[in-house]
Amino acid sequence: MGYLLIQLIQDIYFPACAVVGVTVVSVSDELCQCIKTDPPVQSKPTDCRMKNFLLLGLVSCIILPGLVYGGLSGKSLVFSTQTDSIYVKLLPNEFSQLSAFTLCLRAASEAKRGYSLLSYATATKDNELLLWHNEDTRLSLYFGSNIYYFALPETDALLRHICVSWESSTGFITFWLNGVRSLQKVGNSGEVVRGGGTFILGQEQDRVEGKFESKQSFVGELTDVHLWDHVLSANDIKALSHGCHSAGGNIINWDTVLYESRGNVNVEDNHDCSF
Ligand SMILES: [Ca+2]
Repeated sequence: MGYLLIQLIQDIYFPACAVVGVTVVSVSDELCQCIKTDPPVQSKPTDCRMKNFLLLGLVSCIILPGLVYGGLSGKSLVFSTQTDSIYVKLLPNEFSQLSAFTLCLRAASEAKRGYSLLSYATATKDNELLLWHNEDTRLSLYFGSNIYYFALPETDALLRHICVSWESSTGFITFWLNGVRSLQKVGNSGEVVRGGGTFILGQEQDRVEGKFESKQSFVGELTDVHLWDHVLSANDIKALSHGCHSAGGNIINWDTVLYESRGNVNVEDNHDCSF
């Protein structure tokens, strides 16, 4: 019955909504969900966001594993247990390659072991980009075949705003913690970050979307993940670290990004921008 209702709604309002194998049922600024169908229902190219408001009274948020959702404004992902199966895959705006980037997120974890904060794997490099918390509390940027360590204060239960930026022309790699800049290191100059890979939160990839280890999983709260294809200014990063009213990333924008979840990922309101 539910399926038929969804089909009916789609046929009426979204005769053309589909991402390969996945059919959007409802997408709004706040409520977004897609229902995977097998076999995929008819897919016709159009803007899935059309007429979203018409569905709000009919379909409420359905959080189902493996489906595509959209937009995490005001939301946090809460990973409460150490597993090798629970994660969120972010679906970024497509890019062929990056010759610079700024990656920002907010995170809190009481784990003292090593774990992934964000894992980006491509077919050729499982650590194309990996933001990694070391058991000695350092943060590392794994970048292709290289690792850059930064000694930073110990992570704890308090959410902290972490950014890392890099640009190919100079090779400068810079961390920012709560709006305060680290020293700069130099690496991967002249190289690029390859596109076409997979962004995973909650697990560390040793191949694209696979070979996870529970002891490397993230346990804690993650939010406000953004990725830009350029280096943000110091003022921009300081403003971002204060939160709530800054522009999002042009490759990954937490407020609008499409994502898939695997396992019981808790998506919770964080009310961090409620005044
Ligand atoms: Ca890896």
